[in-house]
Amino acid sequence: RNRVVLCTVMVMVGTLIAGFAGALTRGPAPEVSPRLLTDSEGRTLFLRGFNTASSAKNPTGLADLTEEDVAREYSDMGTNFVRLLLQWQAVEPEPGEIDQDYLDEVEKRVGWYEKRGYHVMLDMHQDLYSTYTSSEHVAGNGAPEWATQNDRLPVAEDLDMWELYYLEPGVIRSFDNFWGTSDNDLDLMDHYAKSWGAVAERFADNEAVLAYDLMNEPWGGTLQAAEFERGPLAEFYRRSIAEIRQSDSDTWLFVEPQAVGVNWGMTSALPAFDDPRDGEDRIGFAPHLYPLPMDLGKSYASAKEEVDDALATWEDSVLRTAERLDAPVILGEFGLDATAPGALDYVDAVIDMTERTGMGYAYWSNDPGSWGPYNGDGEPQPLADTLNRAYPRAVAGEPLSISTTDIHLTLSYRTDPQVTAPTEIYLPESFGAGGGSVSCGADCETNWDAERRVLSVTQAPESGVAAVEVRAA
Ligand code: IDC
Repeated sequence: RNRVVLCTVMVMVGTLIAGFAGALTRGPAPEVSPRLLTDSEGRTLFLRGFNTASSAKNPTGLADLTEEDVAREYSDMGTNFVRLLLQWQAVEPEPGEIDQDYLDEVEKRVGWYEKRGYHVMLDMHQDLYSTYTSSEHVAGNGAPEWATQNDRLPVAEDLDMWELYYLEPGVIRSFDNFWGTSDNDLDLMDHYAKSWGAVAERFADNEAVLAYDLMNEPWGGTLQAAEFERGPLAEFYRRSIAEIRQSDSDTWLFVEPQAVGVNWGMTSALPAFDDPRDGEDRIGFAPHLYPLPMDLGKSYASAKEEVDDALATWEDSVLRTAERLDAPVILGEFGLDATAPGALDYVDAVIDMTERTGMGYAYWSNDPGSWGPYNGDGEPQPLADTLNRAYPRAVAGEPLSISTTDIHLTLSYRTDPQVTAPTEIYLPESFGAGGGSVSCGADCETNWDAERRVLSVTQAPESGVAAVEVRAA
């Protein structure tokens, strides 16, 4: 098995190098995301938040989360976004039967976020297809038992890393049966798409739900890379988009690339998708970022140069794909053991990149433990401070530049006469109880909400380019 793993890794690295060589011959990538998300007031959104949470990977499909947890997350880190994990097995526990009680529970949790001004992306999560690829239920989550057909192929029980289960025959066959690339004709994909249709029916008019993330980390089984992304994966997205748009014309639909390789910086081959809604398309791109040196166990402190190279390559690849898809970008997952050497510098580097390029992000994850902002006893870790950064939550126009430190923020944007709602800036405690001293030109009005730690800035609509500067008091 070690040899199989080694060969697979070599093939992947080979593809990666080929990808890099391709990138060199393609001319410059865009420097910022070609499109940015806006809220119902027309303001440009900067989304900062967490994946909530790995604890949802159980048959109930619900994370270990209370309303107090949400309140605490806001007061500790000022987030405005959540990638909320759902599971297909909880939505459609029996073929064709949608569990509306489950959607009630999801709606209740969405309400906790809505009350605090968050935007929500519902993520249909899966790892390794399903819990039921083996009778021992050793790993995986996502698909219902009835939709898991491993054709009696084996799955090991003792692998060191969860990702290695992706190479097990029973897991691969379960995926092939889903994508319709095996000899079986099960039409599972149609069930999944219709489950999305049911979720969309429920959340179409929910103001807090901004986006649907159609499938976490797709894996092609025996079909990989472009053949997979342009073939069954694209077909699956088209069917899901069609089902969702029957009842929901406004929620953004985020597609993910193949995870393996693209998480490291390879360029995705996903095609662009038509959106059958009236008006501008609302299709987004939600890749993940896990640099290869770190997947292989290196820390940021020990491999900074390599990881920085991987970050630059990833940024380049993702912006190219976003341009091709004409899509805004949400970095749906990045994360690491935040207690490892250099980890917090890595987090800062990734957030700087999202700020510079206009990407939203969801850190993986807020489960208590070494990767999260709270440890196993629920006490805040240094990561909580690192993530508690100043940022413009919503900008009343087109952002031109942003720069933030613990004690200083500058933001410039072109005002938009159509947008009357204020620009909103979150400022952490390091700016002082009063939110710091603000300068924003002659025609502007400001308001400080001390409880939410949000500064609102209203510019005269005809002021053209607005410049806002905040210094810690
Ligand atoms: C991880 C969890 C881990 C669990 C594993 C398998 O942290 O406890 O055993 O999933 O379910 C991803 C996945 C995300 C992973 C995360 C971290 O989308 O589900 O969570 N990760 O490994 N892709 C790359 C990393």
